[in-house]
Amino acid sequence: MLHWVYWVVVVVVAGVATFKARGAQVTYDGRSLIIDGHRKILFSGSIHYPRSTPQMWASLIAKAKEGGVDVIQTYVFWNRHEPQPGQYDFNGRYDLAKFIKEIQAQGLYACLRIGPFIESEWSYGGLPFWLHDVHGIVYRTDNEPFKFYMQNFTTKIVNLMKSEGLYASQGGPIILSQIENEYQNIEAAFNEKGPSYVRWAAKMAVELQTGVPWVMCKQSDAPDPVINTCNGMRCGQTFTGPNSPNKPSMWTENWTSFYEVFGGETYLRSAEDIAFHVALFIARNGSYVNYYMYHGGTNFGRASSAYIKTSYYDQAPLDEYGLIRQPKWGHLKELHAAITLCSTPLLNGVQSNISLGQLQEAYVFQEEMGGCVAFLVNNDEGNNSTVLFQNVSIELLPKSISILPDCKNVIFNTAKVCSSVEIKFTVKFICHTRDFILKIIVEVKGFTRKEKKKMGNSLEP
Ligand SMILES: *[C@@H]1O[C@H](CO)[C@@H](O)[C@H](O)[C@H]1NC(C)=O
Ligand SMILES: *[C@@H]1O[C@H](CO)[C@@H](O)[C@H](O)[C@H]1NC(C)=O
Ligand SMILES: *[C@@H]1O[C@H](CO)[C@@H](O)[C@H](O)[C@H]1NC(C)=O
Ligand SMILES: *[C@@H]1O[C@H](CO)[C@@H](O)[C@H](O)[C@H]1NC(C)=O
Ligand SMILES: *[C@@H]1O[C@H](CO)[C@@H](O)[C@H](O)[C@H]1NC(C)=O
Ligand SMILES: *[C@@H]1O[C@H](CO)[C@@H](O)[C@H](O)[C@H]1NC(C)=O
Ligand SMILES: CC(=O)N[C@H]1CO[C@H](CO)[C@@H](O)[C@@H]1O
Repeated sequence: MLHWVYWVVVVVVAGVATFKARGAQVTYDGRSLIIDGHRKILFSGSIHYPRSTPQMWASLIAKAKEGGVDVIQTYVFWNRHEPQPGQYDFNGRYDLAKFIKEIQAQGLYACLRIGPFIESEWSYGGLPFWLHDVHGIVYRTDNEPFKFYMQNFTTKIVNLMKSEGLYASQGGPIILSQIENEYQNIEAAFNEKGPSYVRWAAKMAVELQTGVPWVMCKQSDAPDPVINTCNGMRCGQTFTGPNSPNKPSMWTENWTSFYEVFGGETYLRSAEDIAFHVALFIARNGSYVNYYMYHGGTNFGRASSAYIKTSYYDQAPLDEYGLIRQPKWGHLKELHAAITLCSTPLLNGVQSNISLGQLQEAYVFQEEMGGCVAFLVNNDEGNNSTVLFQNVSIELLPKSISILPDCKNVIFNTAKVCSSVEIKFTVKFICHTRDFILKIIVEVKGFTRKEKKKMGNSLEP
């Protein structure tokens, strides 16, 4: 009984929660980021400010927020901001501070991936062309000229953000920053200078005193206190985890699709497949998932790297023009709502996994106070599977994860896209939650003290 009332309260609270970060302290533990003393499960979406126009920013961010996104993640584009050494450009599509302020105005958080090498299918990976004329420079290694310019630009950006009061520690929306980018892919090529560069980059970043944590993606040896995070399509299966029990499990790039090259096939990744892997990551202790991209946008002019199409990640939840792409946008919105509903037991419960069959398993988060959440996974790609979970028989669709916010009732299944393109989202959401909400009403009603007494009386001989 208490249990059901509790869920009703969670629904209401989740509905009115806002993401204001007034002078918030951002830390972390082995479970999640901690903002103002509260652990958080966060959904994040990548939107790159130079890949749309300032006129589009407000509406893109609003649609991301409506889709259940809590954080907007962006790279910083060095070669646009410093076209000549010491000459800076932060105007128009390059107005980073304005973009971050728009995120703040809509009550969302921001993750700033400074790099400053960013890859991002961007010309020269974001490095300015003039850099290669610097005498004795070797990129992205323990090389004094490179480190000088890297530190110079990183400091410029951090100081700019600080001067505008944009870090969460100052009351701004930025809760995370990234230094370098997928460096481990090339680290070995630099022999012993690779690891020493990683240590230098982490130390340099941390000494900038942003007041919020730093991450390094795909960098399993990220030095403390920098958090190593996962990039990929299936981080629930591939991520070996943070490199310290005191760091949370975070996914900085979950590819919603893939970039395309001229002459290449259009890459399609289904809403069901994305939802499956996000749910699995959360079930396996993940607490931060970023969609790369949530809105890809346009590679204007000669911004993109060789062969990359003008249209960037058009198959994302918001298409190139910022229009909602269904069923991806709606299906992920429902997934976010289902997981948000479970966030208290997820963040405070003890996780265990139980085998339910050869290809079926359950991940259960159990709170001392009775809260319980289950993720039932069917890894069988071809067949439905009927499993017995806590004495209840439940049918699982092929290659799917069912979410049970009370360990009894399924409110979401990753393979069940409960929508058609024409139906509006509100209707679709009801279609997933209808049974659950009805149950709440029935259960709460069935257990009121008066009725209980009545029931008790009628049962008496
Ligand atoms: C960055 O380098 C420029 C010269 O290119 C210099 O004027 C500026 O002071 C340097 N800034 C930092 C923070 O080192
Ligand atoms: C998740 O965290 C729990 C501790 O609450 C730990 O026992 C378990 O092994 C972790 N599971 C995975 C898949 O990392
Ligand atoms: C639980 O998860 C661990 C780690 O993935 C795995 O080694 C173990 O076999 C799982 N146990 C069951 C009962 O599925
Ligand atoms: C699963 O389905 C395949 C056909 O898709 C069938 O060949 C196989 O026998 C089924 N397996 C089980 C365990 O029912
Ligand atoms: C799985 O079950 C659903 C509904 O119960 C049904 O529509 C579907 O055809 C089944 N799929 C397979 C592969 O048996
Ligand atoms: C599960 O069902 C069995 C037999 O139907 C019963 O003996 C057992 O107590 C039940 N367990 C729970 C946890 O309800
Ligand atoms: C298209 C692509 O590069 N996919 C990669 C996504 O990430 C997984 C694991 O990190 C790789 O195995 C895939 O090749």
